[in-house]
Amino acid sequence: MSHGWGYGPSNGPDKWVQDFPVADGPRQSPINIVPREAQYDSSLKALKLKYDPSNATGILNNGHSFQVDFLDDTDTSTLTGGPISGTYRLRQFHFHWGASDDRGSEHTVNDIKFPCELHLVHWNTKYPSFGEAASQPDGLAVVGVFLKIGAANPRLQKVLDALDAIKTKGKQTTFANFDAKTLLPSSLDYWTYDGSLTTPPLLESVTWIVLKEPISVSPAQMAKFRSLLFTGEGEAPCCMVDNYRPPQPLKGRRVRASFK
Ligand code: 1SD
Ligand code: ZN
Repeated sequence: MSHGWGYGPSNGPDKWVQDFPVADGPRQSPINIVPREAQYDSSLKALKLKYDPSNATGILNNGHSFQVDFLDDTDTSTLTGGPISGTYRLRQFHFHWGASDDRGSEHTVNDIKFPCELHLVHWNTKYPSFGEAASQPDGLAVVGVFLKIGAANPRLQKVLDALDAIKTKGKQTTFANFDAKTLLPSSLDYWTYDGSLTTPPLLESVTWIVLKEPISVSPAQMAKFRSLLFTGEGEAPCCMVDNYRPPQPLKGRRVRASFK
């Protein structure tokens, strides 16, 4: 992995363990979710997401995905309830997707892959910063939302329309006044388990909250994701596709469901 991690044959998920030994750790993500093996837990609370649209700041092509960033210096965009204790602040959201509609999600359900998966990344305010939270066992909470092919999703359009401005690695532009809550499905039923970041450094600090109900995306909208590049301006262009890590061993972990 001389030129850093990625998703290709020489620097992809199978190679990450060389530089990040925790890749083989006890609580790695994503996983295959088997609904009939998940345990309904009546003590799990409803998810509470309070997002302030004015906290959205910018959108960035980070060379492995694109992310929409949020101002996180106060408790104005937060996740509480669900499986977590205390208050977690929204830091950013991003997506993972495939080269074609038959793959792209990180989590799978009964081994079924979705074409895309949205991750809303939050950090526990009992720690002083995102950076410090990211290495604590209860430091992060990521809400995962599957995208499935169907009608065009008008709520995604503002995000997709920004992608032309950040085609290459390292490009960013302002992205203001966006309510991330509009990207969520109508049901907030979820599965939850203890896991990790799905990209290096693969830190085992994430309480995963994966929503059962997917949101829709059209084939043309999926094509727009694939118009981004992994590569920087002036480099030989390489389409940003298949930027997902495959499911990792459960290693005895329990997946809990908020619903029967
Ligand atoms: O892939 C993201 C990565 O871009 C970064 O956002 C990280 C948090 O610092 O989270 C991972 S992921 O586990 O949310 N896929
Ligand atoms: Zn992610």
